[in-house]
Amino acid sequence: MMTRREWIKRGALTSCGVALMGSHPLQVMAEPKKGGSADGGIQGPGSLKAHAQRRGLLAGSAVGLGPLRSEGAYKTALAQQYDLVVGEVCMKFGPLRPTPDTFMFTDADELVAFAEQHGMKVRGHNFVWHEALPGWFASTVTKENARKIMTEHILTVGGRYKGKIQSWDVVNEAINVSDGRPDGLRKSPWFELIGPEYLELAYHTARQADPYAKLTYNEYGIEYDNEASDKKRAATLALLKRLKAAGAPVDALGIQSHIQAVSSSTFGKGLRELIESAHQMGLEVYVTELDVNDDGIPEDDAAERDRIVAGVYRDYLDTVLQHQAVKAVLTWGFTDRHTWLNGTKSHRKKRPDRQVRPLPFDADYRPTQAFFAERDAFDEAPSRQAAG
Ligand code: 9MR
Repeated sequence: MMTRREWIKRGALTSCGVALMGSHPLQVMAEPKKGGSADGGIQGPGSLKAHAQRRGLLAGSAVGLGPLRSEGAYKTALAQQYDLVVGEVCMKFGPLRPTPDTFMFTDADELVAFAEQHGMKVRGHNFVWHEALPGWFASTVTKENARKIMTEHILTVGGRYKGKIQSWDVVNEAINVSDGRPDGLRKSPWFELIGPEYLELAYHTARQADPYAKLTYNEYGIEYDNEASDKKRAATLALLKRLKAAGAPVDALGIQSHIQAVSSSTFGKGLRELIESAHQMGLEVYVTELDVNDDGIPEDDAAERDRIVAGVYRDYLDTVLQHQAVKAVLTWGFTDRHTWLNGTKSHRKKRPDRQVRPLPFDADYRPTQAFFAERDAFDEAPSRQAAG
C-alpha cells in the first residue's frame, strides 16, 4: 500500500508537464480521504468548520455583501461551511466613509448581524491601508489633521463593533521594499502624512477602541522562497519587532497567501521561519486571504486544473498548519463565481480568455478538489489551542 506522499509523487507530473510550486515542487495530487468526497458528506460534521474545529482551528472566508443579499446558495454554503467571516470590502475606510463627516455602516452591520445569527466570528478588515481610500481623502486629509482623522476613524468603527470582532487588521500592507526605505516601509498616504509612527498610533488606538479583538498586522508577498519574499519577510519581522519594542499592542500576523498554481518559486522554509519568528514574538498567525490562481496552468481541462490547484492548497496548508501558532485559515471568497481574480484581466495575464478557479467551491457552488484538500489538511494538522 502506497503512502499518501508516495501516491502524490507518482502523480507528480501533470499531463501538461508543468513544474508546480510548493516546498516539494511537484506535488500536485489532492487525494480526498475515503468517505470525504461524497457530496452528502460535506455538511454538518463533514463541513470545513467542523473539521477545523476538531484541531482548534477556525475556517473562514471573505464575504461580498452583494451575493450575500441576492444569492441563497451563497448564504447557505457560507453558513454551512464557515465559522469566521471577513468583509471583502465593507469595513474598509473608503466604503465606510462617503464624506469626511459621515459613516455608512449598512453593509458592515449586515455582515456582523449575519455572523451573529449563524454563530460565526468576524475579522475586521481593515482600519489603515493605502488602498480603498475615499475620493475626498486627497483633498481633505493633511499633515495637520491626519492623526485626528485616522484615530477618529478607528475609535468610531472599532467602537461600534467592540466585542464582536475576533481580530482586526489594524494596518494592512505597510511594507513595500521597492519604495526604497531602509526599513522597507511603504510610502503610503498615511506614512507621508503622519510619518512611520502612524503604525504605533493605529495599534494603540485600536486597543482603546476594542480591547477584545486580536490586533493583527496583515501582509502579502511573504509566502515564497525567493528574493522578493525574503526581503519582505525580513522587513515585516523588523516592523513587528519595532512595534513590540515600542509597546504597541500587536497580537497577530496575517499572512494573506495569494498563491500561484504555477510558479518558478517554491514555498516552505521561509514560511516556516516566518511563523516561528512570529510565534517567538508572542503572536498568533492567521492565513487571511488564501486563494490559488490557476491562470498559469496551460491545461484547459477544468478537472485537471482543479487537481493541480488542490495539490497546491494541500501543500501550502500542510506547511503552515504544522505550526500550532496558526489559528485560522480564511480563503478570499469561497466560490469561483465571486473571486477578485476574475474581476480584472490583470490577474489572468497568461490566459485572459479564461475564468480562474481558485477557491473551494466552483461557480455553481459545488465543492472543488480544493475543498477536500483544505478539509484533509485540517484533519492532518496537529491539534492546537483555539485562537485566544
Ligand atoms: O478583493 C478585494 C476587491 O474586491 C476590492 O476591490 C479591493 C479594494 O477594496 O480589495 C480586494 O481585497 C484585497 C484585500 O483587501 C487586501 N489584500 C489584497 C486583496 C486583493 O486585492
